[in-house]
Amino acid sequence: MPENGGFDGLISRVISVPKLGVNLVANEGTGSVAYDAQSIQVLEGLQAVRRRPAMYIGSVDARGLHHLVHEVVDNSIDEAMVGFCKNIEVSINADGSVTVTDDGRGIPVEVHPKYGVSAAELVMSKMHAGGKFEHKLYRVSGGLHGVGLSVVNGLSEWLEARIRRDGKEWRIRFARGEKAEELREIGPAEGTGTTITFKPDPQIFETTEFDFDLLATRLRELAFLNRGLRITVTDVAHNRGDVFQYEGGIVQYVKWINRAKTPLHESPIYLSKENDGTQVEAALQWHDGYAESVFSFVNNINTVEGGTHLIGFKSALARAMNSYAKQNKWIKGTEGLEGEDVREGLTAILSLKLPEPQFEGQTKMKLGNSEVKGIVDSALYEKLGDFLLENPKVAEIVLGKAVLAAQAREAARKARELTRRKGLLEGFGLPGKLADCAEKDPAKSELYIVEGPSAGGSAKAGRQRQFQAILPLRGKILNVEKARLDQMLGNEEIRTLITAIGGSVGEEFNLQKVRYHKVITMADADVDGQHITTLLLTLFFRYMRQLLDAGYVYISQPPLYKIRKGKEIHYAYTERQREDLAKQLGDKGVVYQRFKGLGEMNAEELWETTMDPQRRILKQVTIEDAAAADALFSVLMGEAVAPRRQYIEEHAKEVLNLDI
Ligand code: 0RA
Repeated sequence: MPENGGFDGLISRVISVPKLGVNLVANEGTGSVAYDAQSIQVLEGLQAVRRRPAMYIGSVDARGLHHLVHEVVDNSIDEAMVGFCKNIEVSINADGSVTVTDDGRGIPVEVHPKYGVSAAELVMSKMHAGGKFEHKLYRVSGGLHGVGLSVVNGLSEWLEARIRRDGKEWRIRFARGEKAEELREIGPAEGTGTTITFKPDPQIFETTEFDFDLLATRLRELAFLNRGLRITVTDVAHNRGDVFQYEGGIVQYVKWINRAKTPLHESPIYLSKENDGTQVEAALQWHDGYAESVFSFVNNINTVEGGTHLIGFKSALARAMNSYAKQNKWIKGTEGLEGEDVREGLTAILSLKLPEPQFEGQTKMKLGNSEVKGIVDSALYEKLGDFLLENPKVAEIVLGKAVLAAQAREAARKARELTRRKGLLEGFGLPGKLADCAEKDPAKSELYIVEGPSAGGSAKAGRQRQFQAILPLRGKILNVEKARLDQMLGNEEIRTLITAIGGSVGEEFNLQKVRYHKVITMADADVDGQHITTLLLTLFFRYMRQLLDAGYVYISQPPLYKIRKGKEIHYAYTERQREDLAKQLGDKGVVYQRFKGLGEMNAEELWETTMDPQRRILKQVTIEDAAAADALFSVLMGEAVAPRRQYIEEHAKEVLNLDI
């Protein structure tokens, strides 16, 4: 477990919690590296990449490692986007290398007239060797994507490319970015395509172990976004695999996200229009819940910060719904449905294919092209208007929902005003249950949300009151997955939480007002504890999303065992650790104490194991894939039983592993 030093204490690097399916990534300096790939100098050598890898791939932890695979896959996706590639196979091999195979045209093997080397060698060994050999119509340059195969090559212990073209197979090999074998013909070939195998360099990466679930999540997303494309993923060592292929594209994506929700109409509404090489696609389906789940993509990149296309989408949706409602006298001339009314309980995917995207914002995941707003707005306004006219039954259902939402918005506004007047959400009335810290600087303050009054008592007694605040919870909080904002605010336990954190909720959430930059859940290491943690994460995800995006949410990990030998005391946080300690200590005079819950620990034990920044283990929660997380929270917390049962069955093994 790497140490973060000082106040930060121990943060585990990448922890994939299968029961949540949310990838927990500690992002010590890795989170939002807004590095502009364009500013990389042309033909810069690969030694620069090896010297400063984080500049190119964001980090050298698990996130950066997985980025290598995405970089390679993106090249095959580019081939698919222009219609030349139908199959992509990704394999995590037994030796720790990864192979990506596609059936595209194959990287050109001819000698480049200017550089005197083959295009294949060029794209593998030179930064931004696009130019004449550029095969991308839809440039992917958002975020950290688009840095190129050469970066992967530079950061690999070895890399091999095999190319099938004109009935022949070609091969070239590299070691740490240096050419190890010339490109040469190695035999005949059927069909065309490219196969790239690389082994990440352990001299560069902190970890070189790939996480199947992390890769599969992104590959599934790519399959949804590229209708018909078949993507297989195999983990040889763990004997796992999956095939993703969706003839319904984003329509199926929306259905998948809604699988544990109750849709109000059978099939998602599909809208699409193409103009001058710009493709606009949207799929929409309303359900009986209240959350808004709109995800937007440009050239397969998740534009998490939105942008002009999303503004156009929202505008078209509100205009089309309002004009239909007015024409059919659903609403009177003067009043209108607001954007949030028509988006209540909406799950939608907006996907654009755009030749010259301009990505902006902190993470380069916000679309900036100003002309796109109008293009999307007018295309979708027209198509949605047509749809509503042609499908009056669906129109009636979704507009009925929007009108109810508008009424509820009024009610919620009144409820909020009431609570605000009472000072409940403003901070001057901090809840009595909160044992606040002395520190006033949020960056140095921590809030522990503790399950149960007895653990709450120990936590209060054991804490460092200077910077640690304690909020004990009375049992389980309200499941916000099934509640509307006004119901939620009517719940005292939830109000207490909101007030303690200080940034309000929903549309009004303000990260600047958050009182702690570490909001830490502390629950028993059992099924009930997991449930409480998930309830809290659902609240944060649905109503305080920025808290998660800022990396302020952590899950503390209490120990499972206290192990004594004479005066020596050890704690084991996993079954594996207990086994290791057992071996190390031998069995003479070793006494094991199994903690059934936090309540069994006294103040000193709780401090030593779970609260002391020098010794505790915190998992930082970040949402790697919002659409998958959205679906998962509905699966875990929603009404539908079947998807939850299926999920638990599929993940039973991993849950067991974590739970023993
Ligand atoms: C440059 C030009 C052409 C294809 C590619 C690159 C290409 C690169 C990769 C990387 C992985 N898979 C790939 N597939 C294709 C077009 C060549 C032509 O016009 O035949």
